[in-house]
Amino acid sequence: MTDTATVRTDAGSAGPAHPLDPASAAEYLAGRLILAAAGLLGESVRFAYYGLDEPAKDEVLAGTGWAAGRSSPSQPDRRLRAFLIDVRTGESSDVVVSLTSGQVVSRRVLDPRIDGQLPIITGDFATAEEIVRADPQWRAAMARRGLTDVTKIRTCPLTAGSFGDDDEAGRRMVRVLAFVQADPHDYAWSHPVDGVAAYLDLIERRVFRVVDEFERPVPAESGDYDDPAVRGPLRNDLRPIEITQPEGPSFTLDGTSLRWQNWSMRIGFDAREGLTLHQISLADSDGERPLIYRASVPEMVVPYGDPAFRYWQTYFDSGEYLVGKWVVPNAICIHEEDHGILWKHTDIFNGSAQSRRQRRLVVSFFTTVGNYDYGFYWYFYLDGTIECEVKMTGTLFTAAHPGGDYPYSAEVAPGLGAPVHQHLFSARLDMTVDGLANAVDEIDVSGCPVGPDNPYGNAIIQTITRLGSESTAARRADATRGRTWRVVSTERTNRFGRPTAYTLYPEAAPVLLADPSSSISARSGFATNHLWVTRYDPAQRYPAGDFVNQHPGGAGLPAFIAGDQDIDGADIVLWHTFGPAHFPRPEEWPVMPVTRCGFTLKPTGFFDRNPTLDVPPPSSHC
Ligand SMILES: [Cu+2]
Repeated sequence: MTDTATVRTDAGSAGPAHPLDPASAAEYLAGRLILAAAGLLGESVRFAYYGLDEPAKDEVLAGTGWAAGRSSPSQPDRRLRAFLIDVRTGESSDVVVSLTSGQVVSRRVLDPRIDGQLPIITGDFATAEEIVRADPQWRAAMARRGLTDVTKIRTCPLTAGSFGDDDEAGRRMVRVLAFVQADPHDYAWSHPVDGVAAYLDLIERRVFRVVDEFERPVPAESGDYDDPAVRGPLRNDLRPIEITQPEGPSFTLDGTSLRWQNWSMRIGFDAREGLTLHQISLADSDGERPLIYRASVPEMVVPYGDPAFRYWQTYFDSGEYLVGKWVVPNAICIHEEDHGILWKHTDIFNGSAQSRRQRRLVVSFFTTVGNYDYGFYWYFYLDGTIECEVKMTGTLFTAAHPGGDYPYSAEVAPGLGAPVHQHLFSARLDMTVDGLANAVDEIDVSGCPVGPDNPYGNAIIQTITRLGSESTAARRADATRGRTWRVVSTERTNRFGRPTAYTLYPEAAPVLLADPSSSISARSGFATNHLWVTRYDPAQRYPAGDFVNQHPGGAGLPAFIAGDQDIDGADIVLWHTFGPAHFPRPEEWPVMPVTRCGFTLKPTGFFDRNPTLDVPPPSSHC
């Protein structure tokens, strides 16, 4: 590379409307020119990730403040970050370019034994199928099972994890499982070929090991839910429901600036994280009140719980596969929904009978990562409530079921098993409740023993504990105590003289169930607690670390809190782990009805009273 290369581009000189706007196509091309001029884009180099390298918070706020849309002449340096992989040599690098200066700002070459590997690239899927189908040992393993036509075997390249095996050290690799697809419309997930895995070196482009542990019959029953022979005739008694907005929606979208009712925010999108929300504010009579500087779900891990042959099955859908990469154009959906009753009361004394309808703004996207489909939904309500909901659907990952009561897998069709697993999402919530100076209180609810102050034993109290430092703020939920975490302003109070606040209500599903000594526990340390609170650091973006694929572990949140910084009255980031332990049900085959998980944020003394008294009563057309 030539460190001094400078490329002048239109994209660099024009600049974005706002420093948090996603990079434009012109900007990506401009960044590509800079990389090429620096000699970093040889013929065999591929982009494993390419996105906006967001400027640090202080730079953004110095230039724009909180008011959405206000532009400033002092724009921060506009940068893009690229993960580059040379698919011929395996050399992997993390490069930042400045569109403002037209130069490469930084470049780090990864050490695969320390950093692991860059994410899976799209081409790896075709590469894997081509190479595995041609491998003699794998073909022999298939032939022993009576599968001689390899064109009818589909292969699924899966991230490999990191288990310290000598013949895997430093390799960019995937483990490849096989499924029979007898004809183009056949539903391959119905027909797993269990007991065989090809371990494939993506750089050497060869299978370096075939694991062939056991033989089980390939399940035969079709799961093609689009086939009338499988689903039966369609029901014909569902009458139409029509939802219309005759005067149009109540929100406005100006560039990336979204406004609805008292809410304002900026919308972003990233190949790795998917939807990102920025500078979420609520306006009241005091003006625009900052709430969350940045909200996203930057990581998720799906560890499988079958200890046999497929012990290595664990997918980080964000860090390894980049959830945002697998979506269609116009992927972000913004709409309003009626949400039933907001409040109602018929008063026995004054005879007043009033009701109001709740409504929410929905900002969402859906992505398909392999067998699963995930919808990420953010809901903003009239009363200041925010919800994050992940909708999980798609198809179960399947294996052959050994019969009997096999504890690690559910039989969902004859001979077809769906191994138990967890979905553990990590939401990153860069909180700014009424400003940067925030703190977090843990709040437990309990009863009190009978005593002089509680002679009848009916007392109920909250126990409020300030989480003072990063190490004390690594916490687990406790449903038996109704545990919540309250983010309070340490500078602003409400009319009662108490801090304005927002409270996080967790669902309190189990955290990571893998043994603490396991590889997956080291690699997904973030998933071992429901809550982490860190002091804001612009370099801390990903809860399992920057590089996740084949990473040996220890990166991300456990490393972020090693300095144990003070978080009381500081600029803080909340990281919340949520998601279910999933023992599949027969009703989830061959395609799963949506299952939901998520969390809720509610204003707690942020307002001085119910902020929705001014919502008009329902009229004839709503
Ligand atoms: Cu699941």
